Amino acid sequence: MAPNFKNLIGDGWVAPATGQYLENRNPADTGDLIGRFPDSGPGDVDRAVRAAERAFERWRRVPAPARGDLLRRLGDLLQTNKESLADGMTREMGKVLAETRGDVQEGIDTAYYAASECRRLFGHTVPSELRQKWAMSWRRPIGVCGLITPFNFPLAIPTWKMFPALACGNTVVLKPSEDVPHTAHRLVELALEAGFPPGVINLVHGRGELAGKALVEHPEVRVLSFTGSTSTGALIGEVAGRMHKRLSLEMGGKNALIVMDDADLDLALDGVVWGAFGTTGQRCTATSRLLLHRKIHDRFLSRLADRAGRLRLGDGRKPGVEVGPLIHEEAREKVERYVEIGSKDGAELVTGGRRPRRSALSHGWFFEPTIFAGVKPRSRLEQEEVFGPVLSVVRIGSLEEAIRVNNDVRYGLSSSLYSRDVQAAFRAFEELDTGITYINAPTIGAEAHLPFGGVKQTGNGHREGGWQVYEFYSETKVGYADYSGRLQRAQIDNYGGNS
Ligand code: UN1
Repeated sequence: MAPNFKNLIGDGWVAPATGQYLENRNPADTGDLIGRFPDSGPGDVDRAVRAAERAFERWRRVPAPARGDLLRRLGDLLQTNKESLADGMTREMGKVLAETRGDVQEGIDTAYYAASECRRLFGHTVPSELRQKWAMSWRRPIGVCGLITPFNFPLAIPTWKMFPALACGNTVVLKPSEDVPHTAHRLVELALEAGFPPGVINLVHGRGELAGKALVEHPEVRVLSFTGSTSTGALIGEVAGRMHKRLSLEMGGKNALIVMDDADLDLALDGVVWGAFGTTGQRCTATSRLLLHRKIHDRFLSRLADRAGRLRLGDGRKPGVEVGPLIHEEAREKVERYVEIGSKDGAELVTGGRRPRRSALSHGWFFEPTIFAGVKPRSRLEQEEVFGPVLSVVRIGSLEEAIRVNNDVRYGLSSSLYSRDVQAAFRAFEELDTGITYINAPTIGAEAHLPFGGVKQTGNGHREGGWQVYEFYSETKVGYADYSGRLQRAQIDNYGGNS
């Protein structure tokens, strides 16, 4: 029988006060029940936040390099358990094993980066304008961080938020997506094994509208980090604004990949297939628009349709499978709605567009890799995030036009240009209005040690990953020490009062 899982609050595993649970099922085989996870309410969230608040008083005083030692140990444990974590992740989320291994690897990379950052966490020492006076700045922890994470990177995204928050001396309450609670459970189990003190990491399962909302609205949660839809991000932003909370949002994308007529077409083909249909299109970085130069348009499209039509769908834990299922039935219905919208808007369905017919796939939320050609700029299919295996092809006549089409959406996460022209490449870096631009590589595949995030309605100005996120999770404090033994007035007694 599938077990009932618990929340991690303070020093122990606790059943939800609501007494309610949510089922977690394998999206490739819905008869496979992984477990029941708490459908927590505000009372559960409050307990977790209180535990995190108490733990903060001790944790913030632990020297950062010692905090780093625990993060390194957790990185080692993720490494040791990589295969079983990946296997469990594919079972609960559906993407193929090669991808879930990559997801775990991103968590390992983030752990080691955070561990080493604990020996930097630089402040500044700068010359004072006055004699015999020091001026410097350093980082201080902020408090309890509420972290709300999506289903598509069940391990990597929680680690992107949790590890820098912990490195900076904060404590955390994680509310993972109710679609992937088991990976989060395993992550915090390993954190306990690594030796994190009780209350430093708390885990509360449940739905966004109940547990997530309670976390966002809790007055003692000082910092919020959310990855998910732009509409939910707007709701969280309103609360954070009203309550003066620090907030990082990482939201939607409508990423375009441009193929110019001078591109290496074989390379571009591999890039599009991976960018559009990897993770079944369920990445905020997914390639969802393909801007094809008219000179290579027909040739490229027919080769692409052929490749997409031959992708092997199935259970991501089986060898040879290339594309897993969608996360649940609502996701599949959303994809179907966009197929209808595309057809109504006059786009041409080139391949896919329906549920697969094979009976072996009838127990999961599968959908065929889908390509629409002749998609009009500014049509709904071209503008809105689908979060599924649907690629919209737009014909373009020049780089200028491609840049214009790329930029004419409300999102700005990732973009890509395939070309052999170095001038075009640098113009793309400069002009494509996104947080990340790839040259001769698809729109997915950001690395953990560089800042990750987007412009416009993809984000709110913050970045995850790399060095930049450490600013987000810490408060800058400035100290002045005057050892002159006399009153020195800044701006007035400068240069010894001689000027
Ligand atoms: C996401 O889709 O939310 O760059 C994150 C990538 C991954 C992260 C994606 N490393 O595609």
